[in-house]
Amino acid sequence: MLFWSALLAGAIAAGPGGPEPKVTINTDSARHEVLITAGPFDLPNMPKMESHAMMDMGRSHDTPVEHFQWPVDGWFRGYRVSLADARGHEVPRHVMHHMIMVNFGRRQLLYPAAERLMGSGTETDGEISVPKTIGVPMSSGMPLGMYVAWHNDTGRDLKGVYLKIAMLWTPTNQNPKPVNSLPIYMDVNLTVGGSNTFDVPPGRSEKAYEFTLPVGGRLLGVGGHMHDYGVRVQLQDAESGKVIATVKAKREKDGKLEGMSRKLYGVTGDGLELKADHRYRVVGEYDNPTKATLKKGAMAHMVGLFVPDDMARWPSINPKDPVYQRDLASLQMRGGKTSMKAMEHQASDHHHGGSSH
Ligand SMILES: [Cu+2]
Repeated sequence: MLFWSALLAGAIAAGPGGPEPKVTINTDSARHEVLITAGPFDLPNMPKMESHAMMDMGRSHDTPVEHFQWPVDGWFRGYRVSLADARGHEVPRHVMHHMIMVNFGRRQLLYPAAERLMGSGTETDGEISVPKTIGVPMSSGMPLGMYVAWHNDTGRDLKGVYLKIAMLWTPTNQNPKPVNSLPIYMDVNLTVGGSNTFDVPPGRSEKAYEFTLPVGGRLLGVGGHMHDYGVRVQLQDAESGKVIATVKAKREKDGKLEGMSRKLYGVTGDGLELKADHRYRVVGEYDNPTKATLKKGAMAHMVGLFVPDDMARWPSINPKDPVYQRDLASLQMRGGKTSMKAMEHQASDHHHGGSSH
């Protein structure tokens, strides 16, 4: 269900060479699917990682952002991903460690950064979709971009791999029209275009970020992301102190993270109401049983689907905003040599235990 899951983790570029991958877009108007084919990718075998998450910052290789245009008016409502090699044989899904779809045509609600339309990790399999009663509003020509982090640990080199994504959409003539539902990303420690990791001291600790929303609305559901020793991420009313939503970490005995809980407040119900110009707080709680501070070892964010009361009040992109420019610059750096140095530095102390990527 976490197709709206946003992710700001990085990975180093390995630059395997080979043919330049291309993206092609086809619209299947009968089945209401946009079919995206990207490739070919040559994926040399890499050593297995002890935890799937460590590779986020370490041994995967990133593709640069591939740009394309969304071709239809309607509502995006889900997707399927598959991988095939040059001979058309299926390739294990988990070699694609994660894939992120960026919508350069719309801003995020909290941050002056491009919308992260969807994210898919190794654990997302099969079709991920929401009911036709809701969807992310999309218009023809919207500039999208996608990037992938690969980690091939199959024991053999994979050549000419193609990634196929079928994006499900609802046409504008559906009656009644779907309710506009957009991704919302709330991080306890985000520097847009930079990092969102932070230090975790021994014992219990909290990190919080306060914000207001320019438009009110309802939260339809939430998920989250943390690393090892995470306890929970909460959304609180910063004015009354009331807890609005909680996403809990599933921990092993030693505090290592197994996963995060998810909540759906109902598509037909009212969902959780959030007010415009009211102070909210997203809080990440950690409990570190070791005696050492984990340097830059933690992340905490909540993601969800948000139904704005008035789509006209959704903040628009200001291309001159330096923060927005930093977000674009960081996306442009992906998969290049520039990102490699910065990420190698980060990789040395980033131990990843999340699963909701
Ligand atoms: Cu992370």
